[in-house]
Amino acid sequence: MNKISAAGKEIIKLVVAGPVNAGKSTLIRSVSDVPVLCTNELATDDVAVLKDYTTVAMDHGLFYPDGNREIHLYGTPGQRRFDFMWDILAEGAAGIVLLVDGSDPESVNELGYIRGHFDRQCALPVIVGVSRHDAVAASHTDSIAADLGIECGHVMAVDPRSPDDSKLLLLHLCDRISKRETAGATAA
Ligand SMILES: Nc1nc2c(ncn2[C@@H]2O[C@H](COP(=O)(O)OP(=O)(O)O)[C@@H](O)[C@H]2O)c(=O)[nH]1
Ligand SMILES: [Mg+2]
Repeated sequence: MNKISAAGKEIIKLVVAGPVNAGKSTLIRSVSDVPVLCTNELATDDVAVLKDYTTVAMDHGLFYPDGNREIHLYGTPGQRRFDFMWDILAEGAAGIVLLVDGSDPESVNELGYIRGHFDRQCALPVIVGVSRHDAVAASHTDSIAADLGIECGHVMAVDPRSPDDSKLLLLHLCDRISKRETAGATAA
């Protein structure tokens, strides 16, 4: 059961995880209704090949999809050496958005590792967003789903720079979460 805010809204905490450069920080900036907190530092290791600055602790944003819910978004650093932050940020989360750069086989491979990490720590509902889908065949989402052993319907193409795309992905995960809660309540 999610918490209720002082304003009477349901608080849904989601973690946005995935390899470096998948678009995590971009997605949170695209949807947040408040200024985003970000912890970017100059990349000094192999990440510098991909981009100048990288998330070292977390990104935080808030998205109000309607009058009843507030979605708290916590973006993780992509690098394994910061994996202690993955566990800290997943505490109390209702679900996990896994983003992957669909045009980069290394990113897809690393997503398998990251997913395994979260599966071992917490069995939460997951949705996978495949970014840079403009650069790859649409059927690629199906092969990523097969690789990860995730239902095709839970792996979606997304452009994290697009608020509409990003919101659709988040709301799809929220649907999964509420269906699971309803099923749990019925079974109890
Ligand atoms: N062309 C394109 N660029 C993207 C896409 N997703 C992310 N980017 C770009 O990739 C870069 C890295 O994104 P960032 O959010 O920092 O990735 P993070 O490391 O996962 O937080 C940024 O310049 C984004 O604008 C996409 O779907 N298409
Ligand atoms: Mg980032």
